Amino acid sequence: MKCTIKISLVGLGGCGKTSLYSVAFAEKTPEDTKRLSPTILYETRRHPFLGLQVGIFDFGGQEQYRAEYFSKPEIFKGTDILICIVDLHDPKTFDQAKEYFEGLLDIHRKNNEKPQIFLFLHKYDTEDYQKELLDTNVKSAKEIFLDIFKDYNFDYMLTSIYQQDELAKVFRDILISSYKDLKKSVEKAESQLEEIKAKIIISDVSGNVIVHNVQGVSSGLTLRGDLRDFIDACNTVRENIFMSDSAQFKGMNEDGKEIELHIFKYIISVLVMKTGELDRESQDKLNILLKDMSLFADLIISAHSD
Ligand SMILES: Nc1nc2c(ncn2[C@@H]2O[C@H](COP(=O)(O)OP(=O)(O)OP(=O)(O)O)[C@@H](O)[C@H]2O)c(=O)[nH]1
Ligand SMILES: [Mg+2]
Repeated sequence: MKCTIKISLVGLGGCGKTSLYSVAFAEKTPEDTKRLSPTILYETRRHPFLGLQVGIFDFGGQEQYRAEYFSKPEIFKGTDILICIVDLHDPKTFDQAKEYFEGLLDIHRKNNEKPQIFLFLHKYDTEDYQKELLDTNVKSAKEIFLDIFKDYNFDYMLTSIYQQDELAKVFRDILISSYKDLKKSVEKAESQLEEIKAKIIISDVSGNVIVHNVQGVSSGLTLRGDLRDFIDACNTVRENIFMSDSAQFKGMNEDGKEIELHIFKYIISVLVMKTGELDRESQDKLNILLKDMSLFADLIISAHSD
């Protein structure tokens, strides 16, 4: 498989593209996005995720920029995932958005490319908006948009930057779908975590949270800074001092607080935080989880070498 992924975010001006990026990938709060200015032309950012180099292209949606894209269709070349964004708070723009998306599909057809497509019915929240109108708009958006992508590998979702954890999962699942079979492992880990009486965070070594059972440890996909620094430091020790693919680290204080870090195949990290010994059942389940994550890391590595 290829290890770089190009994600293009498209939609009319003000629909929320830069906000989506900022909240999901760049540790911004929903409030922060109220100060964003319109994007000039397009901006690209890199984000490593599970060993993939993800390039996120945020295509400013104001009219003059849209016109420019149609005169330079090659800027969309190489798009693996096209995310079309609709502003549910602005139903009068639906027709124009549809026209834009159809134009973009034309461009991709001419480029001989068939990206995977996700439609975000976005701003699915009642921040400065009435609930009744929102439901009406969802209904009419579905009628207008769902059939234009029928020739594509396509899915749609209701999204909002005010549901930051949900949004992080949406992007996580989109990125994980680049790997065959990984989704099942993630779902399994998710249910295992519920049954273990310890705080557990599974992330990649760059600090993208994949699954966790602790509130407030991430902002969008990104793990809290102090824990990220810890993983980073341990990862450096693994690489430079242990010189091995996998390693374990442990720390504790006199009150019985413990933190344990497992790094698997220089890619996955499992952080376990607990006070005192785990009960037997939890410990057994944790051991199974660790085995599974070791396999998970193997799957990723073998996908990369294909
Ligand atoms: N209620 C609500 N507002 C949002 C959401 N996402 C973005 N916004 C607001 O929408 C406004 C425009 O957001 P931007 O992210 O700048 O829009 P954009 O699509 O990047 O616009 P261009 O760069 O001009 O194409 C900001 O005031 C955001 O706070 C959302 O999920 N819900
Ligand atoms: Mg923008």
